[in-house]
Amino acid sequence: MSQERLDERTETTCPRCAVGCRLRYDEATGRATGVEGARVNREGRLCPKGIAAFEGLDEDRLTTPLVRRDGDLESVSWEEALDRVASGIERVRERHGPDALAFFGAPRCTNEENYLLQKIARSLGTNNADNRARSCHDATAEAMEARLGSGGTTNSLDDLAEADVFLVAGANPAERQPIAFDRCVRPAVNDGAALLHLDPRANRTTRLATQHLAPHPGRDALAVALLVRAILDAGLEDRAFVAERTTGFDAFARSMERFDVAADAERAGLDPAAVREAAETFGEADRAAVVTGTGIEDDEGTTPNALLDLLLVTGNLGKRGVGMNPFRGLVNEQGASDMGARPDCLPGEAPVSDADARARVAAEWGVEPPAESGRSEPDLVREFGSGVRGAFVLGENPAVNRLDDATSERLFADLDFLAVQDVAPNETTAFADVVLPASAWAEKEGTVTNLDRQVQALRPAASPPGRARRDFDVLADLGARLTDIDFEYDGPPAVFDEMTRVNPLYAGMEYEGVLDGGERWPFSEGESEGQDILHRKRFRTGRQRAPLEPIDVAASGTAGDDRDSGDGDGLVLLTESRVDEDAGSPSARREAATVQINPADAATRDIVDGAQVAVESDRGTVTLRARCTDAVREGTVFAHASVADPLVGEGRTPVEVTQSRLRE
Ligand SMILES: Nc1nc2c(c(=O)[nH]1)N[C@H]1C(S)=C(S)[C@@H](COP(=O)(O)OP(=O)(O)OC[C@H]3O[C@@H](n4cnc5c(=O)[nH]c(N)nc54)[C@H](O)[C@@H]3O)O[C@H]1N2
Ligand SMILES: Nc1nc2c(c(=O)[nH]1)N[C@H]1C(S)=C(S)[C@@H](COP(=O)(O)OP(=O)(O)OC[C@H]3O[C@@H](n4cnc5c(=O)[nH]c(N)nc54)[C@H](O)[C@@H]3O)O[C@H]1N2
Ligand code: SF4
Ligand SMILES: [Mo]
Repeated sequence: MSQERLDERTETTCPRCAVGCRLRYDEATGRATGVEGARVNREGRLCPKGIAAFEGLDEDRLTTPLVRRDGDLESVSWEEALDRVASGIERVRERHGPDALAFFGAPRCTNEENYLLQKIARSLGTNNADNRARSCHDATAEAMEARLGSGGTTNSLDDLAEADVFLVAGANPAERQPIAFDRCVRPAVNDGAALLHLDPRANRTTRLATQHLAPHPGRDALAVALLVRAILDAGLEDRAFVAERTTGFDAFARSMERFDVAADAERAGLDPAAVREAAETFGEADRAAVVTGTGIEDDEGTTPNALLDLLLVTGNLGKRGVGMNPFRGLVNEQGASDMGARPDCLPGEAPVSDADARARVAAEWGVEPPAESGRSEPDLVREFGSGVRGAFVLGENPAVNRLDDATSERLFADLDFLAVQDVAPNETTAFADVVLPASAWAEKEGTVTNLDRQVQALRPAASPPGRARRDFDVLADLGARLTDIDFEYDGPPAVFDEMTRVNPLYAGMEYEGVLDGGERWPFSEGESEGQDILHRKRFRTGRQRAPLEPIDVAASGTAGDDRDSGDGDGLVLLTESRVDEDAGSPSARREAATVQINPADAATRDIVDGAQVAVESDRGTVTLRARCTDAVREGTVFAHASVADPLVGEGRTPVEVTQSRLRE
């Protein structure tokens, strides 16, 4: 970004991940510098991603509205572009009904922008509003909503630092959420807390681990079931908590008799003694906390549910230093869902089927949202050209997905109408009928919600380039064109106020308070009561007790399938969850060209370290250099998402790895 456009004095929130560090532009270095005294990065620290936050802001920007004519995108006036969006959406709605529309976005946009997006969708008569960052942690959030009444992290980074044990499952927070990790996990472990890492692959987080449990991919639920069984065997359950705060213990305990640590550990890929050791560490701790990531998301919620059982049995909910803490990914992943950019809920985790919640919204909007849940983003994309005829995409790139290229291209090409509002051209704009040039984070005003439910402000430190406009203003204009209801707002604070009236989690919050450092939801609980730590006396379901539920290992997708779980001769591919942000540096690119394979698996395939190998799935083949390493457990291989994407479909990907004929 050209430096003269940036204002040094403006404090804003880092856009690079969900930790929510506060920063400002530093003219002397041209980089970001942390804000001391901030809620998360108190000492003013930033990670390397955050320090580079202002870099690239000027690159490749869309600076003019574009409309497709005779196959080409042409520059037009804002009036014409917005008219075209309104008429495109209106036509689909008239011909095919509101549920033939899809609204996607936007975990990188503000709460106010997400609120407007879903308000447009719902006032047009559809709940087909979703954001794709939900795929990163939603199985976990769904399990938490069902059993605890909220998908939010149960605890705050502050009190998590008091844990005696951390169980990190399918995540790499040391690298992915570094400032959060350094704020609570690292100091606690340096002070003697235990860190159990449940992951088929060693990563940077494993370096600090006191014990690494590397299960077969897809066998996490079994691994957790065995931990619970060993805890029950050793009598380490928290009887008082079980009696006061849970239901169904007897049936649960009986159901656990199906599991046998000695007999089943190997099936999970683990050593029985290691399971017992980890169970003892977890069960004996006063405070044990779970941190989860994308690695346990592939199995319909079985692993997150098993982890909730583990926490409930050991009494690790509703106090400091404990709980179920999904460390979210994108800057406003939490907020997008909080604002109702999801098909099943209105703002504030309120199911669309809840008549009171619909009435609350109707009182504010003058229109009642539909009572039937909409469809998820992946489902909607699969219906492009059939059930879905028109789509509006705000700050997402759904054309990059896990469908094979030909299918994906056909689906996007089959839409009657596609509008994309983005800061830069991407794979999705290539299919768009209208492209609206948007503002980037450093150019906007509004609020975002971080991974521990802290609501903080974005402040504009620059203006958008060329004729690009702020996302907020564009959405308000579109709402006014598309609906009969009020979309006249005197800026983001006015939308924030309206949102707090329909969103029970944010009720009572004031924009001033957000500007003044930040506020946390559920706001009305009060700071000393239930804001930092959820479920203290009651769960968010409103009940004092949460159910213990038998762990259905068979339901965990791949558990019965030996090939998929890396038990048999086949291998299962592991990838990182993200493609772009890190692939840029030379070291990341070198890493990207390798496939990590366990030395034992390499030996049976005559593969030597450094050899060129073909990695083949049922979707395609990529050629990579083998790196033989114990960092991946037997039965699995690992490749960076940027090279592995052509191999990956839905769920886990079995692959075969063979010596490539082309030897170096
Ligand atoms: N530097 C950087 N940081 C980022 C991002 C970025 O692009 N760059 N992206 C952000 C985003 S959007 C997200 S969603 C988060 C992601 O945050 P994480 O989920 O922590 O990220 P990953 O590195 O993908 O870690 C997933 C881990 O799950 C493991 N895994 C895979 N399969 C299984 C399994 O079956 N069982 C278990 N137990 N583990 C398994 C993998 O080996 C890997 O170690 O990171 C955020 N932070
Ligand atoms: N195949 C495959 N699929 C994946 C992943 C993968 O690695 N491979 N990763 C998964 C994960 S973890 C995630 S979080 C999702 C992420 O999926 P997406 O959110 O679709 O991520 P990006 O591809 O980075 O696209 C983000 C787009 O938003 C635009 N943008 C950024 N800021 C703004 C803004 O303020 N306003 C507007 N209007 N636009 C903005 C960017 O220019 C970019 O085009 O994808 C998931 N799906
Ligand atoms: S940890 Fe996340 S929010 Fe904090 S500086 Fe790094 S990228 Fe930004
Ligand atoms: Mo993500």
